[in-house]
Amino acid sequence: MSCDTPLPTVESTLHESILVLTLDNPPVNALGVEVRRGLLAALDSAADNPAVEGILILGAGRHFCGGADIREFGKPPQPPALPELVKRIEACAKPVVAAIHGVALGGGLEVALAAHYRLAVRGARLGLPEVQLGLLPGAGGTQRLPRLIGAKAALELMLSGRHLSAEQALELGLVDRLGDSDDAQAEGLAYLGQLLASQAGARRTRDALALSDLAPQRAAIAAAREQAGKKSRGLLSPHHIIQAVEATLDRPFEDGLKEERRLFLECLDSPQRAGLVHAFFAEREVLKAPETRAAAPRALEQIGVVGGGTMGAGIAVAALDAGLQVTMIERDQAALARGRGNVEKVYDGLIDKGRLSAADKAATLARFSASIDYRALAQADLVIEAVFEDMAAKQAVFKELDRVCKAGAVLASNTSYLDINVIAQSISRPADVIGLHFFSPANIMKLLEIVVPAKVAAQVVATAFELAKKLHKVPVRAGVCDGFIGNRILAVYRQAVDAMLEDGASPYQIDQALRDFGFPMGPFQVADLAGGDIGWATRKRKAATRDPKARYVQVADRLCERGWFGQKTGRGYYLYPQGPRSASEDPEVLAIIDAERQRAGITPRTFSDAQIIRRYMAAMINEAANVVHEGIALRPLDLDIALIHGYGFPRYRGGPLKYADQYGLPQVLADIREFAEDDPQFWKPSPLLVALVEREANFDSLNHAH
Ligand code: 3H9
Repeated sequence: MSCDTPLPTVESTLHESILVLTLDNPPVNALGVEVRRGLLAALDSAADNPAVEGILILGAGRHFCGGADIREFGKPPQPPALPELVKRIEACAKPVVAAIHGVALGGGLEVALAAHYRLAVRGARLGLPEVQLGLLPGAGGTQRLPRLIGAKAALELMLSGRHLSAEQALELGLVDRLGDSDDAQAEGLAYLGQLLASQAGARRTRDALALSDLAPQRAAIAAAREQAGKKSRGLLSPHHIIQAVEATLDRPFEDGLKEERRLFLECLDSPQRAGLVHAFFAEREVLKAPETRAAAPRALEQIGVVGGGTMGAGIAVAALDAGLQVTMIERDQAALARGRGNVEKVYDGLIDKGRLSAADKAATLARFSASIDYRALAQADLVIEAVFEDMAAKQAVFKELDRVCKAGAVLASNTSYLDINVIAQSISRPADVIGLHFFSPANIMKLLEIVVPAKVAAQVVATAFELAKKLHKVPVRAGVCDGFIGNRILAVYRQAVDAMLEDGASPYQIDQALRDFGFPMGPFQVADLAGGDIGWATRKRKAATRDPKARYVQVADRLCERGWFGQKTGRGYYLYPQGPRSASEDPEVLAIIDAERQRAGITPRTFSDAQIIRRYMAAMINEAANVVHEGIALRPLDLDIALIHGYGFPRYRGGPLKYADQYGLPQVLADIREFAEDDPQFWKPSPLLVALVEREANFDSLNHAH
C-alpha cells in the first residue's frame, strides 16, 4: 500500500506494520536537500501513524546511498541539515533498520549508523571517505562510529577512507547482520519483522559501549596522530578527524557532536576541500570527451605491444593485470628475451615482497606471448607502439602494423613528443591511428594521455577511453603538439626552475620548497629519477633550432658531461652513495652551479621559498593557459587532472588551474608581468589569462562552457 503523497526523492510504502522508506535520487541517492526534506517528513508521519511499528530505510537502484550531495558544498546551506536529520532517525521511538546494498558511504553510512539496526547484503561496501574530499564525517560519524567499533578501527576507516566489504563490516560490529540474498528489501523486512516479533525496541548507537575501556582508545588516538604527522603533511582533515574522535573520550555525546560540527565547518571552508572536490568531479568529467559521447568502443581483448623496453614492458604488465591477452613484438631474439625479462621482473618483484604467488605469476603470463614476427599481431584489437622516440623508427613500425593488422584494429603510438598526425598520414588507415601516452612506470602511473590526431575515428578515441577504464588509468584527452599537455607544461616550468637555479637558488632549496607545497618530489629529484641522459640528447638534437634570444641554462649539460645522469649513475643533482634512498646534497654540484653563474655573469641573489613557488606556479599556470587556449586540453579541468595524475601536483590543491583560481588570476598576471621585467622573452602572458582577467572571469568558468 502506497502512502498518500509520495515525495519525489523518498518513496514511502507500508508493508503490513513496517514503513519502508526508499531513497530514490539517481544515480547514487545522494542526500540532497529534497531527500533530506522527504526523509524528515516521512519520519514525522511515521511517528504519528499508529499503523507503523517499525521503519526500514533502503536505497533504490544500485546503491543504498553515496553520502551527502557533494555539489551542495560551498553553496548556502538549506535545512534540514544532515546532522539534524540523522539525530531524528536515532531519536525515533520505533525501531529503525537500515538495509544496505551497493554502497553506504559518508553521510549514507551516517544515516545507517543512526538507524537502530543495520543489515548489509553481500557485495555491499561501507565507508567514510570524507577525508578524500578534505572533510570529516559531519553527520555524527566521528562520534557514533568509535562508540560502535572502538577508536582504533573507526580512525583507520575514517583516515584511509577505504571501503569495507559487508563481511568485514559484520566482523567489526558495524553491521548486525549479513543478508543471505542480494535483495535488501526482502532481507530488511525479514530482519525487522523478527526484531518486532521479539519486541526488540529502538537501540541507539550513541549508547554503544566500545569506548568503555579508555586506555586502548587513547593509545589508538596517539598512534593515529603520530602517523598523520608523518603521512598527511599539509592536510587539514586527517588532523581534524583525530581531534573529533578524541572528543568521544572526554566529552558527552552532544558536546562531541558540537565539536564535530565546528571541525567539519572548518574543513568545509578550506581551500583543500574545494581542491579535492574539484578533483573528484574533474576525474569524472574527463571521461566525457566528445568522442565517447558520439561513438561506442570497438572490441578490446587482445593487445599488441611493439617494443619490450621499460615503457613497452610496463604497458604489457598493465594490460596483463587487466586480464587482457598481450603479444609483445621485438626486433630480434635477444631484444625479445630482454623484453620478456622486463615483464617477468615486475612479477618477480611482487613475489619477493610476498604480494604474489608463483602460481599467480604463471597464470598471468599464460596470457602473454612474444614474437619477432609482426604477423603475431594479426588478431590484435589494439596495438601500442613503444619503440624509441624517433620518427623514422616509429613510421617503420606503423608500416608493418598497416601490413599485418586486421581491419578495424586500433594502432596506437606511445610517443611523448612526436607529431602523431605525421605517423597517421604515413599509413593507409589514418582513421585508426591514435596516441596513447603512458607514464613511467606504466603499470603504476595513473595518467594516460589520449592524443587525438586530425583524422582519427571517434570509435577509435572511444576505444582508447575504454582501454583506460580496463587498465584502471585516468584518461585525459589531448590534442597534438610538442609534448601534448603534460610534457609541454613541464618543459616550461623546468625552464623557470633552471633560471632560479642560475640566479641564486640551490637545487636543494627549490626541491624542499616544492615538497612543502605538496609535491612528493622536487624537480631536481625528479630529474635524477628520470635520468639526465634523455633530456640531454633532446637538448642536443634541438640545439640548432633553439631561439638564440632565449635564455639557456647549462647546469644540466655540465652534469651530463661528467656522466652524472642521476640515480642510475649514483649521482646527479644529488649523491646516491647507497642507492636511491641515500640521496645527499653534493657540494661539487653547488660548485658547478657557481661556476656557471660566473660564466654567465650572474651575481647570485637569494630567493625565499614563497618566491620560488610564485615563479614556479606562474610559469606552470601561464603555459597551462596556453594549452587550454589552443584547445590542446579540452577544458582547464582536463589539464588539472593530467598534472595531478602524471606530475605529482598535490591533489588537495585541485590542479594548477584550480590553484590559479584560488590564488587569483589578476595576481598571477601581475606576477608574470613583474618577472617579465627581467626576462620578457620567457615571461609572455598567455592571451587566455589576459582575457580572463579582463572579463573578471576564472578558469572554472571554462569548465562549464561545454
Ligand atoms: C559526506 O557525506 C559528508 C557528510 O559526512 C557530512 C555532511 C554534513 N554527491 O563515481 P560514479 C555523482 S561527503 C553528488 O561515476 P560509480 C558523480 O559525480 C560525501 N554526486 O559512479 C557522477 O556524476 P556524473 C561522501 C555524486 O558507480 C555520478 O554520481 N561520499 C556523489 O563508479 C556517478 O558516480 C563520497 O565521497 C555525491 N555524494 O561510483 C562518495 N557521488 O554522472 C563519493 C557520486 O554526472 N562517490 N556522485 O558524472 C563515490 O565514491 C562513487 O561515486 C560511488 C559510485 C562509489 C558512490
